[in-house]
Amino acid sequence: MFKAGKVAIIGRPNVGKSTLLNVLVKEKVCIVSEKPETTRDNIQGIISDKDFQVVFVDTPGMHRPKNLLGKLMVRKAQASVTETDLNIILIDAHSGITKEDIEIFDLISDKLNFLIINKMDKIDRRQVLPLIEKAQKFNFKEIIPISALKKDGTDIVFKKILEYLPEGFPLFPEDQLTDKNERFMVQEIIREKTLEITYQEVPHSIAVTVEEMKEKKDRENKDIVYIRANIYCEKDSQKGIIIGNDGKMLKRIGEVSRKDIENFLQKKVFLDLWVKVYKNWRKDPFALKNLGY
Ligand SMILES: Nc1nc2c(ncn2[C@@H]2O[C@H](COP(=O)(O)OP(=O)(O)OP(=O)(O)O)[C@@H](O)[C@H]2O)c(=O)[nH]1
Ligand SMILES: [Mg+2]
Repeated sequence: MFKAGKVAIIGRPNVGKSTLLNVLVKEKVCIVSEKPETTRDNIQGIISDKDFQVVFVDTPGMHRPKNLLGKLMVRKAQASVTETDLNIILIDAHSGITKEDIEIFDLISDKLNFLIINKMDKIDRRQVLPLIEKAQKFNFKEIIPISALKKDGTDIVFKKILEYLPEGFPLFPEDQLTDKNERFMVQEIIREKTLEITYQEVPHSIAVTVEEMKEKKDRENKDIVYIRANIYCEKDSQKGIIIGNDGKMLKRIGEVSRKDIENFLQKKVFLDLWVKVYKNWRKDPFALKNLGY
């Protein structure tokens, strides 16, 4: 019997949804950062074997939106659960079950849901019992404490998911890893590195677009992929931060991004990065569309 189905991972920002998806599909599909509101799209990560295919859907963190981008993100997260076979609601063990978590529980209480308590490495084991007791008042099929970061308990999560997955046919070819294309993945890698390296108000105001991506020969006639990408921010001051003194910051962003992109494409890459200001893009429907949101 072949089992197949879709599983959305939802929860507040920064609880570890993208980290968990990457562990479950055993590949880096989604970007991760210590800054909240990193994921902006529903991103499918697919894992296939001879008798199952699970399509996980990573989603933007559910929060009270402060701008149009935030509204779109939350809308996407809410839409993700409409055609799933099972949902995982992720919470952070360290913050316990918050008011915002309960709002998310209520939103999909009519569906088949697991509660996964993540970041167990941050608390004392004994503190988890009261958390589980509190969680039992809600209608979860399974309640499982894990640490996605340490890959602790994640095998149990996968096994339980397979138990609940319906019989069915694969939705994707067996070697497909995600529903997103190479361009999207490259943009996300550059955004991840920019988030990692910049600080203050910069991270949230960043968007990345790949303007050009093509195979070329370098000076020594070796094959390379030429990629020209723009990093957008909202203010001149932010542009200054991203570029840095003598362009040092941008150079670092370029170097670490290139390494990851080469790893992902399994090809040598020439990365041509530009920083541009796009005033108030997060509030502007036209700009959002232009930037792919
Ligand atoms: N200590 C600890 N940190 C974790 C764990 N899982 C994830 N993190 C960290 O938590 C931060 C957020 O992780 P993400 O996977 O980006 O969280 P997310 O829920 O996808 O966040 P958004 O996309 O912003 O909603 C990162 O710094 C992760 O390394 C865990 O099990 N333990
Ligand atoms: Mg995420």
